[in-house]
Amino acid sequence: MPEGQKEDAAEAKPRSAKAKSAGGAGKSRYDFVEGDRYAPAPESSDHVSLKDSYHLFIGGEWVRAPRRLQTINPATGEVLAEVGEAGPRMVDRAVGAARQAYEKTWSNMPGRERGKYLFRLARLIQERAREFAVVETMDGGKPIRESRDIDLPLVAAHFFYYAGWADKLDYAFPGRRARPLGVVGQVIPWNFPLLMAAWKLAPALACGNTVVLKPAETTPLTALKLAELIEEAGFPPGVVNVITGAGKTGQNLVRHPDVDKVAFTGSTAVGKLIQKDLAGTGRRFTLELGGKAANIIFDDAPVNQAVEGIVNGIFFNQGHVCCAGSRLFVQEGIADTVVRKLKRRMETLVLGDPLDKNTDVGAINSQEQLERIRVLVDSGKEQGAKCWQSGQKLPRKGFWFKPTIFTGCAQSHSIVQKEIFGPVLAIQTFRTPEEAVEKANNTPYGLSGGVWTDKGSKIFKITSQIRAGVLWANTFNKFDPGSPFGGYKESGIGREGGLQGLAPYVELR
Ligand code: TAP
Repeated sequence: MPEGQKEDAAEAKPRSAKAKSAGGAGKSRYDFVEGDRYAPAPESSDHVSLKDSYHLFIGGEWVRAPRRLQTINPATGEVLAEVGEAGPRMVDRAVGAARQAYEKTWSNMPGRERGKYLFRLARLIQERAREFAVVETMDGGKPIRESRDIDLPLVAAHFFYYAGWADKLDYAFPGRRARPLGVVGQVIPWNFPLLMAAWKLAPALACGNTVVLKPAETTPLTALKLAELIEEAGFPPGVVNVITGAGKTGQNLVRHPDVDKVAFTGSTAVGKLIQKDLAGTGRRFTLELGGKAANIIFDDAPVNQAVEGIVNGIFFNQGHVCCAGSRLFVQEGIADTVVRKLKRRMETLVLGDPLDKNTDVGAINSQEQLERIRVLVDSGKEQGAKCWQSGQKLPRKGFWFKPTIFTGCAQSHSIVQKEIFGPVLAIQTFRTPEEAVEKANNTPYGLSGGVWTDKGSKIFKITSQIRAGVLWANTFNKFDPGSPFGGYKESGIGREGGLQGLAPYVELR
């Protein structure tokens, strides 16, 4: 009998029961509302060296921008540091430094030598991984468990992976000669700040390009600390330039006439603006944009595993994930069981201090993002879907949103069509595989998706029919530097990761 139809006597009890007997009271240093679950286990931030003020990293020097921005800890609201805001003059200076480095050193350097720098950087990242994970969590709000166990290992892995390609480009493109493109302008979002920097920098540098990188306004710190490591690794000045600022800085970088290629990760709305900016210029671009992934659970799926997959799919990084499994499709016969088990599992999630090693759900990245989530959740209620939220108490300070699910959703609802980018799941049911595929593909996006079933043949059939760049079977949100990532339709153009991730950074002759 399929697991979903059994009453699961072994179902995990909420952690609170166990934790109560462990006597987990006490106040954490940020005065978070204490759950009645585990004793606090905060990661120390004593070993983190953060300056009060950061400058722009241009041409191997730290250049002060006259205008300044503050970056805050979204879990507490406290200011972490000031950073520079690069205006058009600074953008121009950074592009100029990258051009000079491209012509004088980096593009002429043998791939073997470029690889050495990248290997050195990868090793330095590993050495400082703990510190970087803490800074990523403080600046972005994501649980330390994720930044420590997922983001940082993947960041190092990306640099190691592409370091290995630097002297093997002839094998990557047999019979062709791969030439770098020149100066690359890279603009990244706030949800995986360091990982997105690694996805962008590693292949570009391995192929012999130089870079100007613009991190997101709310999460600039790990990119700036990465610039410190780039300095420490002895990269020639100007090979990597990091300029901080808001959207206008990104726009100035993208529009700069001496940028040969633009690599952008962010929202579909901004991606469209960039495409318009670049239309007719002949300059190359790749766009990694939004998503609204379908996570499809068939009635022969291992239900307990699928529930874990649903939780990972939508509550990982508070749902601030482009490939989040934000639309759940459950086969009708097991829908009640899945929703019941999901609710019970959601009650056990630990929400609070992102630096606590027990935390599953951290802070929402910014006030602006919190407002966006609230507006879309309100629209779901107004349009007739049924909202359920788990019972965690929210901390008094900072930006927070409870894990939320909607049942009774229709394809036309905004919560089904729009990317919420928060811990909010829209659940629908289906009867036949054909209906599941039709509903899954009824979206402007095409970034990722998941299928849960006991049958291998069904996995092949369904995944081949879903129009998405990345598909997982009986798992979700798994990443590897050797595997390409990217979308169809409004989810973007081009691929990052793997051998395919080299192609956008070279001209083949
Ligand atoms: P955006 O608002 O689009 O911002 C992305 C980056 O672009 C930020 O650095 C932003 O600067 C900058 N920017 C804003 N306006 C610009 C303009 N006109 N020209 C050039 N740059 C501009 O996205 P976000 O809110 O940071 O990130 C969330 C989005 O990213 C979601 O839609 C998510 O799905 C997508 N995402 C996609 C992927 C992949 S791989 N497909 C991965 C992660 C995230 P400021 O931050 O200073 O405004």
